[in-house]
Formats: sequence, C-alpha cells, structure tokens
Amino acid sequence: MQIDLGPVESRLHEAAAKGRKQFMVLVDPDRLDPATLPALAREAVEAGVDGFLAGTSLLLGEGFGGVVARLRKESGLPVVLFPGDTGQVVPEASAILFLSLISGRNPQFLIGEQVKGAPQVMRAGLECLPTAYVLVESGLVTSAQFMSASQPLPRHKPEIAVAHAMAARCLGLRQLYLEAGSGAPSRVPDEMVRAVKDVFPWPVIVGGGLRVPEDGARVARAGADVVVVGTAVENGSIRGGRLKEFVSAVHGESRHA
Ligand code: 1GP
Repeated sequence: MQIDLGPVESRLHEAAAKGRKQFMVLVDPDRLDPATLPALAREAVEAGVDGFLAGTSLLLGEGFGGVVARLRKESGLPVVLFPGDTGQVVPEASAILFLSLISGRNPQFLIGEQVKGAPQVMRAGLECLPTAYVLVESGLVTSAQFMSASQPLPRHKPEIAVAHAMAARCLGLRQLYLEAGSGAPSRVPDEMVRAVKDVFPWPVIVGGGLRVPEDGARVARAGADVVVVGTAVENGSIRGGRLKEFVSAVHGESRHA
C-alpha cells in the first residue's frame, strides 16, 4: 500500500524537498488575548507567514477549539496542533503534529499520551503528521522539560542528536522537531541542526529562543526547513514590519531565493 500524505504534510515535504524555507508562528492559547487575534492573523498574512502552530505545555483556559477556528478563518492559513497532551486535540485544526518525545525516556510522552490521543485524532478526522519531538538543553528548565519530566539532549553533543534523528527515521517518523523550549535563553546550536539535517531526509522543524531575524536566518541556513517563533511574536517584539523582516530572513535562505 502506498503512503498518501495529507495536504498539510504534502506541502511541508514538497517545500522541504525544493529547499523552500517555511516560517510558522506558535500561538499559545493561554497567552493570546482573543481581541488581538484578527490583527495577528492580518499581520501574519501580510508578512508572508506560512502557517500557525497552536498548543502549549499546560492548557489552563477554555475555548481552545474556538481560537483555532478563528485563527484559520481570519488568516486563511493552516493551523496545526502542537499539543502538550491529549486535552489539546480539537477538530477545528487543519492537522496535528502527532508527537513522540523521543529525547526523553518517560513512557507517558513516548507512547502513553499517543494511545490516549489517537482515537480522538481519528474521530476528529484530523490529518496526522508523525513527528519526533526532540528537546535540547537550553540553559533553563523549560515548561516542556518540566511538564514532560524528561531530560533534554545535551546541547554540545550533536552526535547524540544524530543518533536520535536516525532512530526517528528508522521508526518512520516523517517530521523532526528540534526544540530548545519556549522562551529558551539559547536556541538549538547550528552545528546540531546541521548534523541532524544530514541524516534526516524529511522536514526538520526548529524552534525555541529565536528572537531576531538573524536567528531565523541562521537556523534555516544550518538546515531547518521550518522555523518556529512563539514568544517574540507574543510579547510584541516581532510584530508588524519586524515580523515581515523575520519571515523574509527565513525565506531568504531558500535554495533559489
Ligand atoms: C516552543 O519552539 C517553540 O515550542 C517556540 O519557542 O516561544 O521561544 O519562540 P519560543
């Protein structure tokens, strides 16, 4: 049987295969003021953002599905779930990053949440993007690290990241997310991104601690196919023209840009 990728994953793979860099904004539903959602959607479209991720390590508020639906409607862009747990599976999304936290050794996030979440995903008819989630030490205990009760990979050991990327490939996980953690003081080292991209043939997503356009350009140049920013958009330091600058810096690293 041939594997048919869904529309969101196909676009991601096609862009990565052509060397076309993507930029996505991570929306944390607990931190987004719903009144600012239309402006964010408009700015994202004007800046050339390729899509949104939506999710958080610990969901406190209500109405997540509504936020996802509005973001899709206002922007016309794909909104992909990036869930911290099974409580964040909502049918309003375009697709879901179906994550396994392969950097950790906590069975709950390697397979436990997935077994609980898969029936929800299938019932909702969500497109599912099997994704290796790899936390990388960033100099701070991030929410993802704390909530998953798992150790991140040591940041100066690219060879360990490479072995994890090989394992992800052998397991058939078709995306790999290299994550320093939201608000991380240091991003994933370029050397690690490069080393992982060398052995992982499908889209590599990189996020955590990216603050200025040059950060985005550097990780894209090192091999990230998709660059993700959350905090800097949320806190307003990358909005409007600055968001456009950031997106252009990432897109500018495309193969034939
Ligand atoms: C976190 O990679 C994302 O999951 C984004 O991180 O909030 O630091 O941009 P920031």
